[in-house]
Amino acid sequence: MQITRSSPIYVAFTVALVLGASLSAFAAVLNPVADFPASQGDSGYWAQYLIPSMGEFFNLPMQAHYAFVSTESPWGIPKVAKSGAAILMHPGLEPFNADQWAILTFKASVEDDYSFSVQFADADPNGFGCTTNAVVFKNDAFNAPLFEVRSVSKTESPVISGTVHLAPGEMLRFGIAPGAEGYNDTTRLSQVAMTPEPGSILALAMGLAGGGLAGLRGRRMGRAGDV
Ligand SMILES: [Ca+2]
Repeated sequence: MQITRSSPIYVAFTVALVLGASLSAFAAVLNPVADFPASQGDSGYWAQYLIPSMGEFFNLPMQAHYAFVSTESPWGIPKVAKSGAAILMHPGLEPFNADQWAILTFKASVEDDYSFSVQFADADPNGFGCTTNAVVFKNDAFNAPLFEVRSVSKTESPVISGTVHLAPGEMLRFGIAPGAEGYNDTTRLSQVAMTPEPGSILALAMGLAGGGLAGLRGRRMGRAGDV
């Protein structure tokens, strides 16, 4: 079968190309909750903690800190763990009796713009309410967060959204700092839905497909005139 510009296959192929191009124009969307690693490094995610006084990041050992019991609110040990449709994070003080931040790290393997939208909320099972700061930063720059430090508490559940360009090996990090003190600081990170607006994609696709059909009509009229 000869494939011409008027053939349904050609039109379908064009629409698919347009849809693909318009989708790829959007940034990659990070969903740390859905992609939470079953083991360190899965899907580019690591559960870590940071000792700010040392400026060093450490992987959480899964057997002790990375498995998180939803009914506990450990003040001494930083934790990062999946719990239902959210990630629970808790800053800590051990083992050096210094502030530690709970960190969820995404490490890019391909260069792209990465978008994210996450909400932080109190998840203290004891009911006192967390008092934490949520920070999103690139690589090791915890002192210069890309997104403002926000207080998380019983009454404040901030959403932090943004787009960050990452080269291969660069990291986007979600951190929970203890704030004034490190007790009852279990903090929930949940995904806020992020999808490209279907209306804009459809409009773009229909616009280009419409242009193709108009061109087709023009060619047909031209042929008719040749007779
Ligand atoms: Ca606190």
